[in-house]
Amino acid sequence: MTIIDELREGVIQGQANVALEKVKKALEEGYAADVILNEGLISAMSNVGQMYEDGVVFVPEMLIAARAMDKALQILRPYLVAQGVKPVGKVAIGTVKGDLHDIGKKLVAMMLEGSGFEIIDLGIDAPPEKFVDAVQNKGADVVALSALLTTTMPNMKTVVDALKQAGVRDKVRIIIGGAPVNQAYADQIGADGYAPDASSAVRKVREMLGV
Ligand code: B1M
Repeated sequence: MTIIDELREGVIQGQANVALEKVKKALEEGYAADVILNEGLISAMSNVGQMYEDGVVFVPEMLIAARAMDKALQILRPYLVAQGVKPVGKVAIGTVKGDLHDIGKKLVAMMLEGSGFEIIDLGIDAPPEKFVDAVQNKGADVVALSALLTTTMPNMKTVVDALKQAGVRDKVRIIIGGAPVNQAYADQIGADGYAPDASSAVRKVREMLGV
């Protein structure tokens, strides 16, 4: 078993301290940061995503694995920057205005980050202007909207409309998710796609950007 295999296993098992230690060891052994990212962290998270889709693990295990990945990534990030590794795309993600539910959005953000995307986290209760700003001024390729309440899901359409009004709708792909929404709603409000969970959100965003 190589140190990369051990790192992958640590993340899958959600052992943040093991993941941290293995990333440090892999760097000491001379592995390039992008190899550690792709063959260790990203590979582990796509494994976890698949296990979730297969019903082998559930949300808590996925969250714990994502946290382990996140901790390991904090060590790795400066090495990735130094190596000039470019993110595969930039995603601005937020829970829409009026909605304070954070957990699902965070999980989607972590899984995307674990898959090589740069994340602009706009937080919860995010007004449409924040999404417009992320596209206009921060180079977001994708706008990712989360809503958990039937009363806040209409605010997803408000974001789509605000992007149109700002003249940037064509520059960006829009994905929506959260318990009360579905593909039909995505079609209805003019979003580009819907994903039911974090792991399919990663697949959908990859598909949208062709990466
Ligand atoms: Co609230 N809440 N809550 N809540 N809460 C729900 C959503 C509710 C279904 C509970 C219920 O009544 N059975 C209900 C909504 C009913 C409805 O609208 N039809 C509800 C309500 C009513 C409320 C309040 C109005 C309660 C009140 O004050 N009277 C209030 C609203 C506050 C507000 O937002 N303005 C409220 C408050 C809260 C807490 C603050 C107490 C807390 C949130 C804490 C936090 O997030 N930091 C909370 C919680 C925890 C829940 C439940 C219990 C759990 C939500 C959660 O975190 N799930 C929830 C009931 C439930 O879902 N069983 C409930 C785990 C998470 C991993 O799943 O968020 O679904 P989820 O995310 C999934 C997918 O949906 C998807 O991927 C994620 C991972 O698989 N996904 C995306 C999510 N976003 C995505 C984006 C994507 C793609 C996929 O692409 C962009």
